[in-house]
This record gives sequence, structure tokens and C-alpha cells, in this order.
Amino acid sequence: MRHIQETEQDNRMEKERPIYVTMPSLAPLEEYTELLKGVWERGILTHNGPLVQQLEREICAKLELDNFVVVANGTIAIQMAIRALALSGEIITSPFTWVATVSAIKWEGCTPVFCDIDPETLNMDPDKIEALITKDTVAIMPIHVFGNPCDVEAIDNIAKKHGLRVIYDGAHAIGSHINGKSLLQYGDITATSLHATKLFNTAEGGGCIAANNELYKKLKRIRFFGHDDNKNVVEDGFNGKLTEVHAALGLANIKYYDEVLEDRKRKYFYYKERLKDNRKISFQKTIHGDPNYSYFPVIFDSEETLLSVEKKLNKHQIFPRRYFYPSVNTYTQIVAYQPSPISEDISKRILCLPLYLTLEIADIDKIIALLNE
Ligand code: T4K
Repeated sequence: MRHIQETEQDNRMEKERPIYVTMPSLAPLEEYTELLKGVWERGILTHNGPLVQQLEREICAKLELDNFVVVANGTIAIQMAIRALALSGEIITSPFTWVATVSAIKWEGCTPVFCDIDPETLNMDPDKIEALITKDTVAIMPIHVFGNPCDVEAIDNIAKKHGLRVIYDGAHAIGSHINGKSLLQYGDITATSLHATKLFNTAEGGGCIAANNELYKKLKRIRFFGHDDNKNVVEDGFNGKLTEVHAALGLANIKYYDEVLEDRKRKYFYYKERLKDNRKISFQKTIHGDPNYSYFPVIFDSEETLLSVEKKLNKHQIFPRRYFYPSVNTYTQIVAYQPSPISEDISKRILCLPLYLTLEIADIDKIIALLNE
């Protein structure tokens, strides 16, 4: 992976460089360009080319999945999941998410209904789901927030009891596990993201993981204009394809997947150990399964504390991010307001600190010192 250069001049430049919430994990450029040579030779740039197919096989092998339909981005992955399940009606989701969860629901003609979160796990609170079910409810769409596994068993039981479908927004969930298997294998479909800011990336990209072969095949047809193998239009599909150029980046990066995962975990606990006695800070709690530690969120005692810490870090060229602020149920430009007091409160007090492969321990020490001041 791209490690920091060691010349004196480069060191000086690194010190002056701003520290962002994240930076993409990138394989050495030569390994990427080597794969691009094949793309140039074949002249196949897209349409389920050999690298897209290879990437799908390698992701399945690495994550121990039965299937993975690579798509153009995580938002389209959610839309394709809704379309594959032919959903029309209300979808219960969480307001503590990136706006894409909700825009995908809306773009597929469904209505988002917000279920408030558990203040500790930051995931949808299963105890609050049933009260929101109406005759129009068709599905539940929980988010594994920051890769922290949802209570998949409780959600599955509620869905079965009421005849609902489950789509997980697993945009953050690559590398997380529960009951000894990948978290991506739960629900009817899980939609994930391979965006530049994610633990494993193809610059832009995403994927759908289906619970059965029928859904898997349907997702592949939807991704490609609804074509079957003979190019007959047999489905109401659209264009969800990933290019060979992006797949090449994924294939170069996947070789370093274990290194990235291990690095995140090590740095997550490095931060946590040194911040645990700070009485103004608390952490997201894991109750179910094993997270991937892809983000390092801290929850402050008040928004005032958050704003003063953010200001102080910014002064030192350190740029954490307020994921997720504001709570999506308050985006009245796109949704009718439905109160979700816990999500609204946490949204105001949560900050994701820098966490990525090339982030140096010395930078983390600096951030910790500023927070503990
Ligand atoms: N569901 C959930 C729960 C999600 O979190 C997301 C996306 C989705 C669905 C939809 O998946 P996609 O359709 O995006 O695949 C980012 C990402 O755009 C977005 O993928 C992600 N979640 C969301 C949480 O965060 P920003 O607004 O943070 O991007 P930006 O440009 O401010 O980048 C943050 C930092 O990362 C920069 O300060 C520098 C660094 N960076 C960023 C980019 C794009 C780089 O170093 N290189 C880069 O190329 O959105």
C-alpha cells in the first residue's frame, strides 16, 4: 500500500499536509497500471468484462460470500436491491445514516419511515420497529453504522412475523462479522459501497449480496438494462455497471485488504485506550458480532464541546467529519419531518476522527493530545 515516503523533503511535506478524516487505501501505482495494460490490450472497458468478473470472484473468496454483484456505487446498490424485491410502499429505516440511504428509497418510489436508534450501538433500535409497521410497510432497511453489526436476529424475527423484506445498508460493513460469518450475508439483500472513503475501494463502486440464486441472477439482469444472457429485455433494469478501469483498481487494492483491516483495528484501539479516561467522550458500543473498526467516532457530552474541539483541530489542519449530521429525518427538503430524538441528539454530538492506512501514530498522538487538553 501507499506508505509515506522517507526522504527529508517528503517528510517535511507530510508534516505540512492537512489531516483529513480519511484517505483512500491505494495499492502501488505500478500494480494498478499493470492491470490496466490488459484492459488496453483487450479494449473491453465495460459490460461485465473479465476484470469485473474476476473482482467478483476475488471478493467472494476474500469475504467468504456466495455471491457479490459489483455495481457502479453504493447508492445504486440500494436502489437495485429495492427493485429486485419489487418493493412499493413504506420502508422502515434509520435516520442516523448518510442521506443516500433515504434518497435511494425515494428514487425507487418508496416512502422512508424513520425508526430511532439505540443510543449505544447507534443502529436502528429493534424494540421500536413494530410500532411503526402499517398496512403499507413492505420492508426494513437497517444500517450497520460504522461497520457495527445490527441485531440481525431480532430484525429477522420481526420481518418474518410481519411478512416484511429486509435490505441491509451495509455501506460500511465490509470486514465485519456476526455468528462467524460475514455481516454482508444477512437480510434478503445487503447493499454495500466501494467508495474511495471506504475500507476497500474501487474509487466509485458498490455491490449487492443476495440471499439466494434467483435474486442474485435478477440483480445481474437489473444491472445490465434488464437483459438476459441473449440480450433480450426481460426485466425493468437500468445501468448499474462498474467499468474495467474501476475493477482493476479493486483487484490491485484487494491484495492489501487484510493489511488495511488490521491497521484500522490497531489504530482504533490505540485511540480508544488513550481517550478512555476523557470524561467528555463516550464511544459507540458493540453488542453483536465483530465490527471492522473502519471509522473512529467519538460522542461528546454536548454539541458545544464538539464545536470547540472541531475548531481546535481545524486550527492544526486536522479535519474530522460530523458523520452523520444532521439526522436525516430533519432534512425537510426531501422528507416530511418525523421525530427521532435519540438520532437528532447523537447527530449533534458525534465526530469521526481521522482513521486511515497512511495516518501516522504521531498524528494520532497529536489528535489525542488536543482532545485531552
Ligand atoms: N449508505 C451509507 C450508510 C453511506 O455512508 C453511504 C456513503 C452510502 C449509503 C452510499 O454509498 P456511495 O453511493 O457513496 O458508494 C463520503 C462518501 O462520498 C460516501 O460514500 C459515504 N457514504 C459518506 C459517509 O462519506 P464525504 O462527504 O465525506 O466525502 P469528502 O469528499 O468530504 O471526503 C472526506 C475526506 O476523504 C476528504 O476530506 C479527503 C478524503 N478523500 C475523499 C475523496 C472522495 C480523499 O482523500 N480522496 C477522495 O477521492 O462523503
